[in-house]
Amino acid sequence: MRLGADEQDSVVLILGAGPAGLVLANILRAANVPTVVLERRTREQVRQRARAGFLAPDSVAVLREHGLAAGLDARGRTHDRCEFRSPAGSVELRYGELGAGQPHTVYPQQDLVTDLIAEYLAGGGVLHFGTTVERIEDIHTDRPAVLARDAAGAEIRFTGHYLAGCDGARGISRTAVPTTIAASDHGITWLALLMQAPPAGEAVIYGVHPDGFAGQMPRTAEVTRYYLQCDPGARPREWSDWRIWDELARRLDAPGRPAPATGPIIERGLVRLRSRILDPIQAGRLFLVGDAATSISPSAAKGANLAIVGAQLLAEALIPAVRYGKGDALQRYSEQALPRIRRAQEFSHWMIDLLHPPAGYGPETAYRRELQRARLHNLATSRSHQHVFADNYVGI
Ligand code: RFL
Repeated sequence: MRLGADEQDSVVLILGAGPAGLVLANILRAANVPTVVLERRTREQVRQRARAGFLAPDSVAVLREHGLAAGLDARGRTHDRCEFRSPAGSVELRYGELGAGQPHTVYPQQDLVTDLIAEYLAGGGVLHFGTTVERIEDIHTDRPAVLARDAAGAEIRFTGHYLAGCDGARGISRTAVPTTIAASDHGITWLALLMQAPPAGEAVIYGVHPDGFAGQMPRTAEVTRYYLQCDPGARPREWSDWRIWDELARRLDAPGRPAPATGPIIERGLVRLRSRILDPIQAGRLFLVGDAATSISPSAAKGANLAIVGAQLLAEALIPAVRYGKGDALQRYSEQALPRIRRAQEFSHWMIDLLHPPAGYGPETAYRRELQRARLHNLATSRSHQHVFADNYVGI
């Protein structure tokens, strides 16, 4: 087929240069499958987007297996303990010694994304920044296509043999898949903060406070992520540094435990806790990965991990299809991916119930508060609960 100047062809067209798209692109490129990645943001914007930090052992294994872990191995930090604080006291779990006995690796998502872009481009990968996909076409033919617009406003048509929708929770690709949607808006909003300060101690801290959840997530030696549950209509600018420090100190207070750090707040944003499971996550020659396939609340830090592991699963199904025309694994992609997605969702939902005070008043709310106390008590006292927690926390 001859292509016009405003038309480009590849084998796998990847929509989105987040963790899902970039892991997929790197694995396919190393297997000599031609790929093109389309990303609506600039390279600088993608590199600066701070989000996740906690990588599970499965994700680290995927990155190592494909030679994508040099930065993570050099600068990532092992993390193996978390602490639950409430006005009743605190409990620290060394989850690296519980369950399957595995730790997290803390490595900021923007550093991982920066490494993955560099690796892909160094190997000759094609990545168009500033290129927004506006329409997806012909997914039930052998040449699906997307219409995209570049930064200068020019329309370009890209064709491929397969499309990978890795364009995140607000992307366009999921709207092209006829699918059933299971969704929940948990009615909870967090102020997501980055503070220029080291964490108070090494542990993740979950503050279970009657006035709302507060959390500390270590990121680097200089920067720590904090969360504060806030009113759904809150405006981040209304939260001064002083107000944030006071509220963190109050909600994360526990006898004998270190107080959270105080340092300049260098980023403040809102995260609405929402969850969505799509089934199936494929249609014709379009396959969804990562947040495009499932939106998951950050309560259990699963999103980036699902993106990385999902990208490997799709790559392993695409390679035999492209090389030998064997599409069996591709046909089963949804079926293979969804059990892990459901488990991660179930655990994230359990964490939401554990961490947030039940909304409302009266006996019904009080009853749910009692259940919350029982869950915390189980975590503090029951070895079997601790093992199950650890397996779900790092293992899915
Ligand atoms: P991404 O990272 O959103 O990337 C999608 C990319 O697609 C681009 N895009 C388009 N490009 C072209 N045309 C279009 N029409 C496009 N529409 C979108 C976007 O610009 C973007 O670059 O999705 P991906 O790759 O699926 O990765 C998902 C993860 O980013 C996400 O799940 C995690 O960040 C969630 N998450 C966490 N996950 C963890 O595993 N561990 C954590 O510790 C953790 N902490 C977090 C988090 C998410 C957070 N927020 C902001 C929701 C902390 C926070 C605060």
